[in-house]
Amino acid sequence: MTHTEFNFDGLIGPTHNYAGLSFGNLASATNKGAASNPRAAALQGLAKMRAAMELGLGQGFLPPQDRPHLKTLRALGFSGADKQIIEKAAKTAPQLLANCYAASTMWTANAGTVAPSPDTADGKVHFTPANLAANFHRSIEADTTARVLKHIFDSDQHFTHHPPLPGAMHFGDEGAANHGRLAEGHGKLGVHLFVYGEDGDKFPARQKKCASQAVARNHLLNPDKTVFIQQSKAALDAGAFHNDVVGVANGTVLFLHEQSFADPKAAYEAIRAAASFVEIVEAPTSKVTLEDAVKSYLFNSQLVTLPGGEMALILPKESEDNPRVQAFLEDTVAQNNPINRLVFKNVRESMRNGGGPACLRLRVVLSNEEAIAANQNFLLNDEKISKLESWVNAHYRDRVIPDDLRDPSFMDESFAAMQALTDLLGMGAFYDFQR
Ligand code: SUG
Repeated sequence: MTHTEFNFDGLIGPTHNYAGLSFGNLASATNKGAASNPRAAALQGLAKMRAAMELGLGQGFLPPQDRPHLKTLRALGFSGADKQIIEKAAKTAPQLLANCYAASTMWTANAGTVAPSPDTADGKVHFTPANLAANFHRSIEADTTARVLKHIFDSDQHFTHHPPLPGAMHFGDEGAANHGRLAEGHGKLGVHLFVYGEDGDKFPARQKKCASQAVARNHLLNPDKTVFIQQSKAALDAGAFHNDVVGVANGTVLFLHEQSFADPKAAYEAIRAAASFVEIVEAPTSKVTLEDAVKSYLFNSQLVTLPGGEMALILPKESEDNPRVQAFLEDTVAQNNPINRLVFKNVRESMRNGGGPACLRLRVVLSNEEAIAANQNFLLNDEKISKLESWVNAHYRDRVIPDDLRDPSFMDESFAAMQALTDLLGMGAFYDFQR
């Protein structure tokens, strides 16, 4: 059976802004209050999707969610007509309003964790939406994310959907951003790496070990093919709020920073025991510091297997601009390992909130039959990308500052865009504001 890896990128929503909401995410904190450009953000994201398709990769997307999320504001005691809700929240709880306006569903590496069918005991693809309990603006994504995943992967025969984990922070789960899969081919039995954290001296860990274990159980993974690894506190405190800021796995390769794990020696042993075929490509601190890694996001690249079998890294432009990182990357490509191509993409609007190319995508490995069973409106080709670009150009602003969130007409614009999108994609009355 042939299996293909699809990257489901988050289509960046019309309210993308810089509100500094994520403690421990240095880019988010640094750019708090800056002007954002939602139109450029969404077009940069679509250009990255187009580039992946041009490399011959399977590409899909997850739609943005409805923001401002009035349902949350209502649940928190703001009442009246939609416009009044915005006005009252802007006056008495502007920070809460900003949380309900975040376009953070763009980072679909945090949408959930996925186990492809070759790895699960029942031979189905399993999905668990992330509860994202660590940050309020992200925790409100989970319900709609569950709805989105069910809408796109809507076949009991092929797909199993689990609810987000209960228990909030006790089972804090940030999805695929702390998960990687190693396999000798997309359709071969894979080994699942789950990376969890313990609070650092500066920043809290978002992913709990018990959460990763629960996801592995729900997904019916073979315990011999799962490895649970603790992230290093040094990485967390340097700004690696998700493990995908310091490492990425694909196929036979684990590409990471030497300070990623709390106990690298034990971690590599455990990984080799489960995946004897693994090739570990490590960046030493002497060549790339954690600070370089966090600033340039070189490990937040998409490590992908091209149709010919070679591997490429789809990297953020920022890693081309740092000479030490650039030198290490050139070295990596020159060495004897499967990585032999570098593709740099500009996703600066997302980067400024701490989201690189890998944050913007959720990997879903599907057999041919499973790909046919998925909702085709969310699998991209050239024509569909062009339609989404036209939709962005018709509905998005090119400048948003924090004060804009106070203006109810910004809400109207955002909902008009979302209405047009649901019409375009045949989704019906899908979002809370339409129900
Ligand atoms: O959860 N930023 C996101 C970035 C997520 C990146 N994803 C991965 N590493 N996979 C976060 O911290 C910032 C929003 C703001 O400040 O306006 C934000 O949510």
